[in-house]
Amino acid sequence: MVTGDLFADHAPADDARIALGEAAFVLRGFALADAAALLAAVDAIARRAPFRHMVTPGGFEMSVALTNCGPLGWTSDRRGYRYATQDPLTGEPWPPLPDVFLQLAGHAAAEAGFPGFIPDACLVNRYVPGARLSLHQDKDEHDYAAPIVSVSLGMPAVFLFGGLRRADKTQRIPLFHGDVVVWGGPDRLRYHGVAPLKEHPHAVLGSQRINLTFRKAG
Ligand code: MD3
Ligand code: FE
Repeated sequence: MVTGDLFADHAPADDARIALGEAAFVLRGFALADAAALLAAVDAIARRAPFRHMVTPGGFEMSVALTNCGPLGWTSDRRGYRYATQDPLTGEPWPPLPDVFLQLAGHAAAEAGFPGFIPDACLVNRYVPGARLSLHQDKDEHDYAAPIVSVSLGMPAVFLFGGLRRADKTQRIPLFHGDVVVWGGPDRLRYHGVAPLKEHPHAVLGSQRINLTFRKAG
């Protein structure tokens, strides 16, 4: 990276593929060219499956708002976490995965060494200033051999990347509008989270961050 300006609207376009682990890579700016199409698709998804604050099994309301698209969607309530074919809010199937989502996820995964990635779930997370995601593992998916691909849009965030145990020390990685991260193999079950979002309004999205996470859940 040439500069480290957290206040920039996106990372410097230096084509970098930064290794975070053995099989975890940040692809700086990989989604920049598709950002407008991705955001238009998010708007269309949210009209059918609105963003909502889910409740954890422990009874806490998540500060991040979320929705889903694809055959499976991640949900949480007092009974637990699970993937479901229908949106519990509307009783309807989740909106389909837009083509631009599938293409981008497949290309990014291939770039990081995971060819042939076809996700069946996309979580769409929306952060406003103060929203955070505490350290967790993603283990509600059946197939840990498939990678996870994440796309960051809007305000920058500090991604926390830990180890296989909750107490392991965490790296702090700033993620900007247009960045894509791919996690697989031995890094797939590492603890991770997002630090409380700071207010640095983005030119396109204002005071929000949208994160898309593509998974093979079923
Ligand atoms: C690292 N989302 O939705 S990127 C999540 O920015 C989630 O909204 C964050 O963690 C966000 O579960 C972080 C996605 C991510 C997803 C799975 C991972 C990072 C991961 C699995 C292993 C290591
Ligand atoms: Fe996660």
